[in-house]
Amino acid sequence: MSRVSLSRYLIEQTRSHNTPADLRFLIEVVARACKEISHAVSKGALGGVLGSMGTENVQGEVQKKLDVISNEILLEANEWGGHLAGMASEEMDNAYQIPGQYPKGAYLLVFDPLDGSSNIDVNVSVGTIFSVLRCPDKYVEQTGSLDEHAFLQPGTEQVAAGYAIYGPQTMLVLTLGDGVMGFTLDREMGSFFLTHENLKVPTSTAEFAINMSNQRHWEAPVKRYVDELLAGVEGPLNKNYNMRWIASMVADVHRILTRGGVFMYPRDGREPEKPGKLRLMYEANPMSMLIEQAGGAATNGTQRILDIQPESLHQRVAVFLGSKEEVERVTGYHQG
Ligand code: AHM
Ligand code: MG
Repeated sequence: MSRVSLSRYLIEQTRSHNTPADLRFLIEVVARACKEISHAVSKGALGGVLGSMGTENVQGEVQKKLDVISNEILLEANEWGGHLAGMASEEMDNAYQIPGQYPKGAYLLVFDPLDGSSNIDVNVSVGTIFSVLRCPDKYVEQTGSLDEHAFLQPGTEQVAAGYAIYGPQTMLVLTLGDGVMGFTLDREMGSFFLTHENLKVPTSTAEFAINMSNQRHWEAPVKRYVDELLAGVEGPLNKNYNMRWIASMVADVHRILTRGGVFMYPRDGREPEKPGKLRLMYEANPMSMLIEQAGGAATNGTQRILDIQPESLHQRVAVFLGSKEEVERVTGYHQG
């Protein structure tokens, strides 16, 4: 049987679901950039790409060389094609303007170029997360600089979302709003092929993911929920749970899309003024769209993540996502 390449999948989507040609092109360009990032990541010390830049991003985090390289790869791949009105990234303070010599398009691309970068130097899976929004008409018409407000749309407005994971295999996991598809990179061919059709998150699970070292800083509903998970068959949930924490959201979410589970990064008492660690627009929103498209759920403890109206590009949010039963339980503890 012939294999379905990413290009063929996208062309067939264009025919069956009227996916616009420029959105198809956008996804192909992002996929190409992810191949390039995958190549850079895989070189490791041989490519001189490990270690830090000695600079900080807007969130005050030390930038790794590969954070900066990946950001550059995504910008360069996407700026000239005429499919974008602008870009925004974890690694840039402000929205990126498409240079004046290139045509502007209808979409906005938001990304975390290299998620889980604390794992790069220890050879553990990392990834790229991306979200695609339509640029509201009033901003498309503008010839001048793109206003950051164009990006501040709730996650329900995403037209596509996905991630690339750079692990034992490089995979691209994608939703165009009609299920979640997983493509594996065939390194010899240099192309992604459909290997995981219609990924589904099982409704119930016996596996959870949270950074337990923050336990003493959690709020009461999270403490209660995790205590119950840890109590196993002797507790109210009457089930033994296993725990995994990779500290790369991409890798933790990929495991959940593959075999279920619940992922949590709650707000905590270390920085009480912040609503969480993870970023809404380029981490929580795309991952929540993927998880919901796969039959799971995603909340910030009190509200569906995709319904949150963003107020700034780098806004943070608490995240509970994965198997529906567990997300509903921990959300219920916050609400009740
Ligand atoms: P990054 O985008 O700077 O890599 O940070 C996000 C990462 C997530 O991938 C992961 O879930 C989390 O930070 C891990 O945080 P911690 O080190 O506190 O466990
Ligand atoms: Mg990240």
